[in-house]
Amino acid sequence: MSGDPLARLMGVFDRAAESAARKSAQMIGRRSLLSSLGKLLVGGAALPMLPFDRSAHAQGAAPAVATEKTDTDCEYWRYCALDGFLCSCCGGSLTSCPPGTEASAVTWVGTCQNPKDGKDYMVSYNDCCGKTTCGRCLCNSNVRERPGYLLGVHNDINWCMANTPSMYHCTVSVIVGVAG
Ligand code: ABN
Repeated sequence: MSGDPLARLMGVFDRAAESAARKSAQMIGRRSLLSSLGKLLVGGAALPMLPFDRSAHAQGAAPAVATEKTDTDCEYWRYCALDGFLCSCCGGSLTSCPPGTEASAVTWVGTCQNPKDGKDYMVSYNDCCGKTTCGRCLCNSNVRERPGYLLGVHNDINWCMANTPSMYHCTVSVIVGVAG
């Protein structure tokens, strides 16, 4: 070792600076590693909690089913020329008047296609007559319906006018023929 006091002092400073630099490098390296690991852990745990748009999966899981029309739907095929209340919603059925009412003496007819067999059917629409009107399931379809001067194919008339009682209640749809 040199006997020069200045050189010895410089050596002390050198070693102190070197030791501080080593410690600092070790600390910074460890801290940044810990910090990265922490971020990974927290991020990994929180990821499944994020709100993802899963609507595509929902649609895939439950494909839209085309609902078949029934005798309480205005779109049911037999009602293609019916203007009035459905007896199926009024205590009657597709072909029978509700209790306490009676079928009109005169009717109008329509021709409706059954989607199941593709055939055209002649449908007789009979108004059911009673003391009150039903008020449920009002439908108004007019396939091949004609103005009032062609009475037999006109649906916008109270066909109970010839009955007693003459109050219109609802309408039934009876198949009377098939085309072809
Ligand atoms: N044919 C059904 C109806 C009854 C009363 C008024 C209009 C239509």
